[in-house]
Amino acid sequence: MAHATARQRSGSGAWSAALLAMPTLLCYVFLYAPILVLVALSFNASRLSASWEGFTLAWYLKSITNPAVLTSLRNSLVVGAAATAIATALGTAAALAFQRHRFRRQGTLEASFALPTIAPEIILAASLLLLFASIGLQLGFLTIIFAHVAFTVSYAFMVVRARIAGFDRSLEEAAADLGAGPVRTFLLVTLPAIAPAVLAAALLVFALSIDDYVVTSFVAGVGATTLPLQIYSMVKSGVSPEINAISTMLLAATALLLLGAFLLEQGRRPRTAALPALLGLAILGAPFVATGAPAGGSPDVLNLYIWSNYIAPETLAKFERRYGVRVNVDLYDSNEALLAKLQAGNAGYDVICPSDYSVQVLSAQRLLRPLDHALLPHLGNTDAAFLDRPYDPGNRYAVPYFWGTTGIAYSRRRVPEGVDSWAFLWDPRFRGRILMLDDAREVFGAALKRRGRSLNETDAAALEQARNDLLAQKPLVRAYNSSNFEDVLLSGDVWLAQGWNGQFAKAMAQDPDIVYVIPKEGSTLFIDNLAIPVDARRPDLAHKFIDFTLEPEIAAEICQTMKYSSPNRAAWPLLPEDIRRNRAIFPPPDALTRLELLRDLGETTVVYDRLWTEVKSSR
Ligand code: N2P
Repeated sequence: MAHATARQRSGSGAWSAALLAMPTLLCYVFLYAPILVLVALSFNASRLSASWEGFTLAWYLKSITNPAVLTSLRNSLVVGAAATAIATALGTAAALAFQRHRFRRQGTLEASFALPTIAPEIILAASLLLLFASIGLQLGFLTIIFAHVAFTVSYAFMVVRARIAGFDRSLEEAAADLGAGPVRTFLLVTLPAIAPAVLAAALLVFALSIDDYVVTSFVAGVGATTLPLQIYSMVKSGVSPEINAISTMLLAATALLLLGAFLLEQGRRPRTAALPALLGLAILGAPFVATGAPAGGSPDVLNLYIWSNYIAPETLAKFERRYGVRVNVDLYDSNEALLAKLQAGNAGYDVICPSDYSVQVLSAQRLLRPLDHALLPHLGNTDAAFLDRPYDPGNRYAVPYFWGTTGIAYSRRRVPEGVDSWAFLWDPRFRGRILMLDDAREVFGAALKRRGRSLNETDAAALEQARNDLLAQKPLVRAYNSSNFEDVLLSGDVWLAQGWNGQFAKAMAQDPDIVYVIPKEGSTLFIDNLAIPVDARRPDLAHKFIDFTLEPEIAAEICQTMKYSSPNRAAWPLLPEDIRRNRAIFPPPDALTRLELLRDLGETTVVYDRLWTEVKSSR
């Protein structure tokens, strides 16, 4: 009779475990469905996803020999292992405590343990960042591990709790009766009995940690790039089949680990679950066996935080070779992302690339370090037109790196009559074929200019009008994108795109059908600068790097590879004819008179934020 009850109890334990596991599994299927498309493409010999040119494993070989990928994978494994050990131990201890003791308000207490699994990840991420900043913790490995423990411990608790619901305590009592102390009883009786549950929890925690992006992106400091962060930053500088290959490996490894966890949760024997789990771990470890471990980090590292598509790897390699250092690069696509990262504190960057108005914001908040001009002997190469601007008198904090314009690029074939006005981006004929930047100031800038207003409008009624215009435009917009907008235009998905000149100049070099214009109503002129954050760890290297970019040959190379406009007068004669004459890169003087710099709008910034959120969140 007692036997039957125990069976029933463990049966219901298995059921509730299955019930808990199923939604998790379904969520994963849903999350990974888009990547499944990539799986097929990872074997495609063609660089373009559009056409199939035969089967290849070349992208896999390329990705597992890429040092940046290897380093980030190693970081992910270190974080995953630490988070798994800590979260599983904590989760198991909590599950046992709840199983053995009746607490007051047990239900509420248990529910509060489950809460982090349903709380929005972004909120968890932001609050962890705030917590770390307020206790002055430098962002890095430690903060990622803490954060991963914080969001996985509930999963570990829930898995163990569900599995041991029917745990028969009579064995423990028997051991105690025979004279075993609590530690011995735990190690020799309890632990073996609940081992499958603990292992299932560990595998789940590891899988969650290995593939987390959102939380990690908030709390990661420089030099602690995990694999998902690496993949994202590679996507931002252009999607390549290499990314498909890495994603496929990550997907396979996570799926196998989850399968192992699932089998254990189902009550299968550990040996059955070992096969998929070990296979998953083997996939993650294989690159190291194939290529040897990556070289350990050198102590001389320059941490650079810069716009995507703003510096070529070969230029960085030149700096690394010359000074025997390593450059660590993180990318962003909006001034607001840069400001948020710096304002949170402890980001650990040595060089950043703020636009004009952001230099003003950052210097006012004392987040920039005054430059030592004696360490910048090549500063004199900069054309006087870009020096001593009101956002940074005397170039106390920043030196110009690139300048450029915001405009519209379009397909001549699709819009044969030509584009000359922002009004084209509101033309219903192009429904679903328009792309806008994912940038509040730029998108409002376009709407304001269309109505003959300034980019720096602060009048409430004019801003509400712009918001209404943007809401009316939204059904025509295919995407808001500030990273690879030129690729979307090249692929033919959109016919007209708002964007920045350099990337469009690149697209025009690939496809003569593409044209770039600065609308007649006027647009943004930007001057993007290099600057040093106040808490930079290597201001010496930072000055070396900034001065390096000011050398004529280097400045010319940067301009030629990225196709944004160079403020470096000494570099101009070194540029090939086709770059110097390219009107997308160096616009004619009459177009320049129609441009305006964005300014820091102080209090009105929050109005832009609010109105932009209204536009982005409307259906
Ligand atoms: C580079 C974007 C240009 C910066 N991806 C615009 N300020």
